Amino acid sequence: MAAKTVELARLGDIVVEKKYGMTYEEFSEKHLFGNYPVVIGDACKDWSAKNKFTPEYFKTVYGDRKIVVQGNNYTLSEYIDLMMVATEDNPAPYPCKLQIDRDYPELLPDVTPRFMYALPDRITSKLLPNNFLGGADTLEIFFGSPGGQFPYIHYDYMCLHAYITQIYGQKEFTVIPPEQTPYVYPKANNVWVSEVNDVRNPDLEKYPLFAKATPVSFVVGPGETLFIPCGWWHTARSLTATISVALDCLNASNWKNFMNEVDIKLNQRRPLIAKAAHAYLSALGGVLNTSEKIGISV
Ligand SMILES: O=C(O)CCC(=O)C(=O)O
Ligand SMILES: [Fe+2]
Repeated sequence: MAAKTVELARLGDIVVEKKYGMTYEEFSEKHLFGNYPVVIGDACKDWSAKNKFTPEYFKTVYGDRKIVVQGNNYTLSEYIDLMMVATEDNPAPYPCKLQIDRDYPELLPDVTPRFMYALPDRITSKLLPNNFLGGADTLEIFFGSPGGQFPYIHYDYMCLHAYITQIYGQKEFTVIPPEQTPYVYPKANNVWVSEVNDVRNPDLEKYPLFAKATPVSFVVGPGETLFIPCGWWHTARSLTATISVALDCLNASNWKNFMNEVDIKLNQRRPLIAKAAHAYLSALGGVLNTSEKIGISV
């Protein structure tokens, strides 16, 4: 049992809890392999980002970096000014994302160590060709303003697990379980994106089955990490100015789901390659299971 557990939201069968002092065993059984979301109250306790990543810090150190948000060009300084004065009724465009690995590698130590709950991770395995990840960005910083809402309901690309750590300000998340996929209207050629784009004000005439879905909302605050397991539909909305760090994870617990996404993607265009890829990933899954058991990274 986690040392301390707080209930954040309950709707029907769905209960979202915040846990402190959770053992890896509990996380693995109930959440990672149980495929069930949880807010981890203390996953990032060793990150220097916790105190360092403030709007002032990014404005001072990276203010002149050029960014693009929803098709508009800004400097980071301009965006941060906007995000600090924006209101719920007049939000700054969202999401504003920085890719740590590619553009801000010097910030990696601030989000290190990778917390144990997001291990083992196969995304960086030398045996997994990058193409299989379909260009997914797997370590990003998000900036947002009050009212800034993620533009669509989705599950994470390629069925990766997501860990979103709130560093600054408060964000409301809404999750919908994978079993409710029939009510969510996945896009025909982007099965991980819902056609229903506003979870708070869905167009029920156009999407009547969505009325049967039970979206559950709760707030995540500074120092807290939301684990969104693969296949769970979700979206987010900032309640204040926010800075979050999002990372993805792939391991034995979502390997089958990941393979299924690769199948869907390749079968649409290249069925023969899809077969070969399936065979390769099947074998690789076995190799990685073994290497993780004996603690060797390949
Ligand atoms: O923090 C957010 O706005 C949600 C981000 C998200 O779900 C994603 O990038 O996949
Ligand atoms: Fe996501």
